[in-house]
Amino acid sequence: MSDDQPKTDDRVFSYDGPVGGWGSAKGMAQVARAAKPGPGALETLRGQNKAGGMMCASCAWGKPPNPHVVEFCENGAKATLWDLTSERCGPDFFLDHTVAELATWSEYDLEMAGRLTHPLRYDASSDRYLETTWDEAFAEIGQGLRALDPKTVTFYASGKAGLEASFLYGLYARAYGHVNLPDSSNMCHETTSVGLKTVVGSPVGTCVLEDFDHCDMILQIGQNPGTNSPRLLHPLQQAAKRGCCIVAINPLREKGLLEFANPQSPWQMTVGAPTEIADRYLQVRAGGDIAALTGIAKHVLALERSRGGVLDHDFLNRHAHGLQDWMDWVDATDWTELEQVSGLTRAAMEGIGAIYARSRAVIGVYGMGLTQHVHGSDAIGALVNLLLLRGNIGRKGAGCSPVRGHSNVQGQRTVGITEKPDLVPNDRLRALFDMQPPMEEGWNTTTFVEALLEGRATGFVGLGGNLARAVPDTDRVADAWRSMPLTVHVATRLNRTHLMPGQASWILPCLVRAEQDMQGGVNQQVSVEDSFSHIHGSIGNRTPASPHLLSETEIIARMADATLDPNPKMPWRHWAGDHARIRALIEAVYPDDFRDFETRMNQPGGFYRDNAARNRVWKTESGRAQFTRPADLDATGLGAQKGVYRLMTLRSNDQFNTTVYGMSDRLRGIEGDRMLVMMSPDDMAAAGLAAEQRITLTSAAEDGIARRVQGLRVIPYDIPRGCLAGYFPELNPLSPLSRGDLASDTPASKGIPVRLA
Ligand SMILES: Nc1nc2c(c(=O)[nH]1)N[C@H]1C(S)=C(S)[C@@H](COP(=O)(O)OP(=O)(O)OC[C@H]3O[C@@H](n4cnc5c(=O)[nH]c(N)nc54)[C@H](O)[C@@H]3O)O[C@H]1N2
Ligand SMILES: Nc1nc2c(c(=O)[nH]1)N[C@H]1C(S)=C(S)[C@@H](COP(=O)(O)OP(=O)(O)OC[C@H]3O[C@@H](n4cnc5c(=O)[nH]c(N)nc54)[C@H](O)[C@@H]3O)O[C@H]1N2
Ligand SMILES: [Mo]
Repeated sequence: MSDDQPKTDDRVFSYDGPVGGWGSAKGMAQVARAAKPGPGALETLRGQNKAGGMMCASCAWGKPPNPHVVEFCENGAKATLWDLTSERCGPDFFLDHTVAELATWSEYDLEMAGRLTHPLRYDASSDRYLETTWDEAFAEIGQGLRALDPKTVTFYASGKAGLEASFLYGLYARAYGHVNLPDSSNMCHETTSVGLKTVVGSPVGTCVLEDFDHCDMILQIGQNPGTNSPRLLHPLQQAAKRGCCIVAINPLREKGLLEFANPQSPWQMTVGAPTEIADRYLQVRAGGDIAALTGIAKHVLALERSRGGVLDHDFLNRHAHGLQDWMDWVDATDWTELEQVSGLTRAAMEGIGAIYARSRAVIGVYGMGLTQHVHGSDAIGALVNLLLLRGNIGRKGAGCSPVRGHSNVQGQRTVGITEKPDLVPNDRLRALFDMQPPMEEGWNTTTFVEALLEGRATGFVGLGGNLARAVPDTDRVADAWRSMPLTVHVATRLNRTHLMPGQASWILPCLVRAEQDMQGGVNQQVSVEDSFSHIHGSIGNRTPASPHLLSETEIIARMADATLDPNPKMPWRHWAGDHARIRALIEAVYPDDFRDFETRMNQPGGFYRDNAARNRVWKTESGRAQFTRPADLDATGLGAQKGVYRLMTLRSNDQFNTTVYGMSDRLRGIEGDRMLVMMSPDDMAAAGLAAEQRITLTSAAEDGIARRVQGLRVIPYDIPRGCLAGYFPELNPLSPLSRGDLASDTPASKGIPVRLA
């Protein structure tokens, strides 16, 4: 890592260079020091996201058929280096520390203990995790699960595991007798799975990577590429160079959107002139997007009326439904209200409307800023309303592009990780596997947590994730978690959820994607689906962190084998012995999506599983693309309440979800600690607060539950008045489980009502 990079300085307090450039090399080098990667990690990075290499285990951004020499970003490199650490967290570590003691450690310190090496069983008498054998673990877990009512057991998946493991996991749940299959997607893009599907009939984005070469306008809404999907900065930069207009809609002026120096370009690295990216930046209020997008659309309608030739009438006549009803509503919505709710001026919205009206091909890119609201589905609807006006869905260079979080989160849904029984081909499952899949709806993340809090959840199996920390209301959840009779975690590193053992509890350590998985003398590939519905094979070449690790696939197969009655149609161990066998099953269950799976997955750029909406086939209720009236203009549903702030909980540049790599949020110029709130200087003055003062936030939710987080440092920040921002997961105790997107239950992590105590 270190040879070809500049010397680093530990004391980087404020970062004011562009995103990328040496700053990111520095960020990587800092993580490389902390992660202590083993030898060969660099070699893995070189093949990252290229055909025949390892697909990044960080985000789900597309992998181009003609990759750059370096097709990984700062944060993808961090994720890989972190996985390939030379630190080990073995049985001795657990003999030295009780669970009660470890529970007081920070997230960061737990992670720093390194990779888990042995299967562990919780021993209540000594309050320690003790080494066990795989045979013992599987036998006891199987027995434990057989003693429980399957309908009260949850199998959670965090979007990282490949298609092979995910498919087996969903099948295992159904064969066992439940579809309580929450996925990290339930806290993330479930709003897309439900909201986008309602309006265009597709639960996933309609763009492919090439579309970014052909658009002349990009609306970049509530998504922070500099930190969360840095490889998206390449197409943004290329687009900007072509003269494409990039409009950012975000309460924070995120560095990655303002400018970007491409680390691939030596000229920019040395001369340091970043390409200007967002030539329009709408600093919307949290939850102001429905109003902002409606304001932009209102101006487009006005231009059509005044000069004509703006709307795509042919498209609207043939493909859209509900236009008139929606226009009536837009006409009845006045500018004052749109300005108030969005926090933008009419002129700003009209300016973007005018650009939109003359743009040939427009892409709407969005992330958690749009999805994590009470009316998140309506916000997606508002974006689609705007796109439909000029036929910007289903043609080259145009469409709707949700940026998915985990590297295979979209793929997990594709192969059956879903609590909704009708999203899988049950007939085929019955015929192929001689089974009866449950037909009643299972638990998603929110309904699982509700069940947990009400004492109805008895067993939890987690395929990755740190769920007890990632959900809302974490303080309430922590108490309930330990009351479950059985908890099992398939994991790579220790995290806080593991330190809330159920009455019987196991940690099962698994391989990471960068590691070899030898079965029958063959290194097994896995596969993943990216944000553009392209499927890629991925292979790991590193020596496993410990000889005791098993692949996720094998762990699931052996648990299933130990839990279920024998069924000749379900030879779990045989399947796990060769991933090609599992891919053949996936192809048999989903023949349209996975035709020639085995041969096509290694082609450069992956293979495309197609998208009906992209072909202008609308699988909606009306059979057409749907205009929608939102239930509320304010996506938070909070309205104006005296003393109530809307809190956005975000990721720093130095974390992957609850995995905290360090204390630096370099791109925002914030260093040193994570217990903070960003606040507008005007709001600080009005509340009589000084910079750096420590404050307490309390809940202003109307469910009557007291919530508080203390010791938060106030940082004066360029953020709209009435809005606050801080970090996930530290602020999750303030997030009420009762507030989620009305259509999909996705927790409203960007519109948490709080007061200053
Ligand atoms: N390095 C790294 N990469 C990651 C992750 C990580 O933690 N670290 N996590 C992965 C996962 S699982 C996910 S889901 C993605 C998440 O990636 P993002 O979707 O980028 O998620 P966030 O960082 O939560 O915040 C998104 C942005 O929304 C803005 N925002 C907040 N509220 C609003 C609002 O009301 N309106 C608008 N317009 N904007 C708003 C915030 O200012 C922020 O810039 O990243 C993935 N990639
Ligand atoms: N307030 C607030 N809350 C949020 C969000 C927010 O923006 N604000 N975002 C939400 C979103 S979008 C998401 S996706 C969730 C994510 O929340 P998390 O549950 O934190 O997601 P992960 O990154 O999957 O979990 C990390 C853990 O997974 C395990 N792990 C890592 N790699 C592997 C692997 O290869 N295999 C296995 N089996 N385990 C592995 C490690 O033990 C690690 O500790 O949080 C949600 N919660
Ligand atoms: Mo996510």
